[in-house]
Amino acid sequence: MEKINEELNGLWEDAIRTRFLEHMKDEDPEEWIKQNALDFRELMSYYRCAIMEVETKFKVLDEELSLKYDMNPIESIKSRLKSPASIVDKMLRRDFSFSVESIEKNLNDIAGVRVITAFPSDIYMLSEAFLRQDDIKLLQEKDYIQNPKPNGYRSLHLIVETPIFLHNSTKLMKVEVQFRTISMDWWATTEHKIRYKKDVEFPEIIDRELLECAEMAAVLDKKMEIISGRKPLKIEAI
Ligand code: 0O2
Repeated sequence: MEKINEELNGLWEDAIRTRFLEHMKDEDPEEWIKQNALDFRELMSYYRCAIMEVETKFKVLDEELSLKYDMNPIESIKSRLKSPASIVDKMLRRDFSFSVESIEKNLNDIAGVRVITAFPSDIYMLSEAFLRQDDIKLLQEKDYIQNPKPNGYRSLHLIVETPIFLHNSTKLMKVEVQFRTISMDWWATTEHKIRYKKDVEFPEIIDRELLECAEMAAVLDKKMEIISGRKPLKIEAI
């Protein structure tokens, strides 16, 4: 664990050094690191705790639904802490002042939890059950399933606030929760890989083909749900 932390600390210090040099020539990155190192590490640690809290909530829901209704709506959970380089880039891209307080105030997606389901209806059932929990506060919802992005991207995104319970205090932390079916996740992961290939020939043809794949995946999702014959669980029944 110590080694991982050391590597992570090295990574963000590198990110700050290189990004500052690229974007903020007037400031001294070494001075910033000296003054903010501890606060930045502490903030990242709180986000890691928030990820654990939210992951546990979904594991508990899956366990309970498995016991009571013989269903395991969650196929997998993938969590990630936004990388130091992405944090620095996003702050600079959006022109936010660069301080630890500003990172916490302005970025909603440092802690990310992705919940993958087999069927689309499970997404809404799980998000409803999650949002009914007393200590979860919904800050923002973007439903890219009802309203897919023009490129075909589908997912339900929630920004929530969750408490983390420290030894002598409680802190509220923001977490981005993305819900996707297996096929939405497969499409998004593959699209991300293709989009970040710099040498793609005929990008507009690729965009059209990717949109077509997203629409095919959505049809398959619906068809698989019908074939399964399962009735979506109404939240009142829980
Ligand atoms: P990563 O690697 O996941 O960190 P906001 O955060 O609300 O200020 P933003 O970032 O536009 O504004 O939010 P939005 O639209 O909710 O999307 C954020 C995340 O959704 C992205 O995070 C991706 O994970 C995913 N996403 C959104 N659109 C697409 C898309 O077209 N294709 C794919 N593959 N993923 C998408 P990051 O920060 O880009 O990346």
